[in-house]
Amino acid sequence: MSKSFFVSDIHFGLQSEEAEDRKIERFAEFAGMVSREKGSLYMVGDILDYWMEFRHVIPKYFNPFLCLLREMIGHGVDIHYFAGNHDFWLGSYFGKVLGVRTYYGAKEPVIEGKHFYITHGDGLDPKDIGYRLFVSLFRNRFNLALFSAIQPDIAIGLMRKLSRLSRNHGGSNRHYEADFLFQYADSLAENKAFDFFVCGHSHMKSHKKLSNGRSDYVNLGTWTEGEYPYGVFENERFSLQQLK
Ligand SMILES: [Mn+2]
Repeated sequence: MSKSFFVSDIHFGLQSEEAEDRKIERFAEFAGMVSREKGSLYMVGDILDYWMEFRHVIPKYFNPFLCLLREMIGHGVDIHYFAGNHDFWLGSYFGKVLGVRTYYGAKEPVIEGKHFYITHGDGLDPKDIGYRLFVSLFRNRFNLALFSAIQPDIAIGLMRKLSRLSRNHGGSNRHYEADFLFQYADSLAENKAFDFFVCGHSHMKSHKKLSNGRSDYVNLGTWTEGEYPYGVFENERFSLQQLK
C-alpha cells in the first residue's frame, strides 16, 4: 500500500531569505521522499503566502516550488491542493498546466478504507463574518479578472499587502483558533462518521482523539517556526513526523 503524505501552512514567500531558503530545501527533501514512495500528497492550504494567476505570467518567486510539484507528478505522485486563506484562489494553472487537483473548502476522501475530513480550517467560525465576506469577494471570478488585469508587479505587491491583512497577529488568536478547530471537529463528529479530521491554519501542531474516542484530530502545524512537520498515513495509522 502506498503512503499518503500531508503538509500545511508552509507560507512560501512570507519570511526572510534565509528562512525561505531552508523551507525550500526541506520541501525538496520532502518531495524526494514522497516521489520515492510513489505516495499521494495532500497540501492542506497556506502553502504559498500569496498567489495570483495572470493570463501570461507566472509569479517567478514560486518557480522552485512549482518545479518540485512537476517533478513529483513526473514520478507518479497524486497531488491534492486545498486552498487556504492565503492561497485562496489557485486558478487553472495548477490543474491545467501542472496536473495538481485543487479544492476549495472541505473534502471527504476515503483513503485505504478510512474516512478523512480534510479542510484548511479557515472560515469555519460563523462569527467571522468579515473574513467570509472577504473570501466571497475574492473568489469571485469578476473581481479576480479585474485584479489579474493589473500589471503583474503591482498586482503581486497588492496581493502581499492583502496577505498581511489575512494574517493573525499575536499568539492568543492562535490558541483560540486551535481550540475552535478542535471543537468544530468534535461537533462535526456528532453527525458524521469519519476516522481522521485533518487541518492546518492555526499553526498549532496537534494529534489527539476527539471526544468520541475513535476519531483522530490532526493539525499539521506550520513550517514558519523552524520546524518542518508533515503527516504520514500508512497501514491505517496516521503519524505526525518532522524533517530534521
Ligand atoms: Mn490559514
